[in-house]
Amino acid sequence: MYHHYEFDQLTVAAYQKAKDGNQMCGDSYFVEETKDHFICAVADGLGSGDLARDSSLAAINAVKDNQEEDVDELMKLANEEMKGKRGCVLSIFKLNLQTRQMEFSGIGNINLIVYHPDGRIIRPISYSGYLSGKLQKVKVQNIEYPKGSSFITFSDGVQISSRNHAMIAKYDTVEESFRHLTNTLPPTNDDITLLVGKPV
Ligand SMILES: [Mn+2]
Repeated sequence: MYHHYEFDQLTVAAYQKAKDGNQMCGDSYFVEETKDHFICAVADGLGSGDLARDSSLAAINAVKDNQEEDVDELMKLANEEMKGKRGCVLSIFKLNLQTRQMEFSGIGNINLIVYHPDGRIIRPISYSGYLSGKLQKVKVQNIEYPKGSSFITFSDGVQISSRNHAMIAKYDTVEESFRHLTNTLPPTNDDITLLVGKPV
């Protein structure tokens, strides 16, 4: 499943695929731009199929419904949704479109890579573990995201070499980057979520 989002400041291409043999992808994501911010969240539910999706979707809906909150608060709200569910890993990043500062928080294996226009590459660290509904320490990192920056974010079903994801910065459009990245994906036995964001 492929989606293209054309916002005022960012363009995003998103690709999702369920693990072979499953109808439902256990990963969920959310992406949105408002007047003030750009926000993106990716969750990978524990296990696969319906139960995995149930967890990842609950976390993502908590982010979606409360996107005006800080990233720290969004992680806590998503964690609370995991009570009685399997749990999920989650990363959230929110860019203030005025200050160009991005807040990032991640628990578990969702990758974010930010490419600055000057060639700098930033890979914020996700903390190990997963959201289970139990009290969870949340850390938020602040990342500069100057105009002209790009990003990719992906769940652990996506295996891309650093040489390949570095190509993202070289392509002008999200379509070209995306075509390159999806063509290089090796076969995997996991759900796949991959998002590429570029300036408009
Ligand atoms: Mn996975």
